[in-house]
Amino acid sequence: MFDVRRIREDFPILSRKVHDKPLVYLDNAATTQKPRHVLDTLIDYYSRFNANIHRGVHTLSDEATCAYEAVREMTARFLRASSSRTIVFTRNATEAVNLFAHAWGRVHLVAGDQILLSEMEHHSNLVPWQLLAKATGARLAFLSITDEGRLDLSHLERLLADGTKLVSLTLMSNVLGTINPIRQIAEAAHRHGALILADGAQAVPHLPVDVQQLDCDALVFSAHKMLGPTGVGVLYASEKLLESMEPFLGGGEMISDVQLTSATWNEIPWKFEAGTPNIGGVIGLGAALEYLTRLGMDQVFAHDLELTSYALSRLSEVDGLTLYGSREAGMTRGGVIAFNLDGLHPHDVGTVLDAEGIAIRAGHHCAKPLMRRLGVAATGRVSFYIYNTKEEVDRLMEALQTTKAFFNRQSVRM
Ligand code: 7TS
Repeated sequence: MFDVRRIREDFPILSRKVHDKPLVYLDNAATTQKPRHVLDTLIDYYSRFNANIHRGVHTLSDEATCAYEAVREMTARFLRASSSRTIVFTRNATEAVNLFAHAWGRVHLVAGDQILLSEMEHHSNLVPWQLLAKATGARLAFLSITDEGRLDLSHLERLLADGTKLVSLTLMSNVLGTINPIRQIAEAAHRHGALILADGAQAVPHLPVDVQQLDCDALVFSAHKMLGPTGVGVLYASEKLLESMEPFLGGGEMISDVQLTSATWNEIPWKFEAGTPNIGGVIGLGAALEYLTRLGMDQVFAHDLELTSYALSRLSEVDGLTLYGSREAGMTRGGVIAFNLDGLHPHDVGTVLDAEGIAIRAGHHCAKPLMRRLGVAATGRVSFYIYNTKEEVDRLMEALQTTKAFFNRQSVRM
């Protein structure tokens, strides 16, 4: 049973106050809070078996290595990947995209090849490709979006036929909440001989993701957006693909042998994990995966959708409030809602909400091309997770009315 009251008790931070008001945390697309199980796991690791991995002959190193590698297995199971050899640990989703762009792109792309992206991408799924295009002479092309905030697929076939070697798209937008039809696009991409990378930074924490069912060649996400610690990300890529890629970073761990002027590489996935990784963080991700698996990702998604439906219907009652993206939560729209209040800067809205104890995001959300497409410089954004409640949405609604009243008073005075 999905019992939000019980879930909330697992999150110590949720009992704190902000400006003397109970915290309402609605900035989960930026990062999520951590349950006691994750916090305890980190303390347990550092107090009982902290050691460097893969290299020690001593007990602590052996225990740390086992715990770290067990999380690779768990991550593979969580994504329904065929093998743990497909899982590379990175610092975050951003580093995972950069790793792929560098390690795959510099080997497989030549001048004139095309990389297909979209207008709704986070900068993390834009700038690495811009850098790669500059280095290789590859071209970038973009799927545009409809006024409803969905990918416009009417030119997909033409764009794929125009020399596209890689498609890299977000599975769920961090601004519009749109869940993109990656499986359908993967099928078309593969027909044209192109690969597809899915940016799962927003999707993996919120819905069941099965990389084999999606048929994506690569996928990235960050632990911190799904109850885990900061400083850990994941690149999933098929074994064949990883085998065909050059290393990203050089150093310890990623080698098989080193001469003074040359080196050979370790097996995948270790070939891509140079230097001491975030061992504690990866073990913390394991605890987060355990916690989410116990809840069930179907239930996590269902809870998101229930709150999003409720919030969308309540927000659409507010005079002068513009909502971006689809108005209907469902399989194609998850728990992220961007909005603007007429005439008010989102930062001002965010500041007044903060005074009410409510944490939202305001800004361009690292999606400046999307902001331009929407015709705005910035938006407010609320995003939900497992511990949020309808009562919190009600608190948000009251606070938005307070915000409007506050600024109306200000403008009467001026
Ligand atoms: N891709 C998407 C779709 C994201 O939403 C984010 C982070 C990233 C990639 C990068 O993740 P990172 O962990 O490497 O930083 N999105 C946000 C956000 O919307 N607000 O803060 C971070």
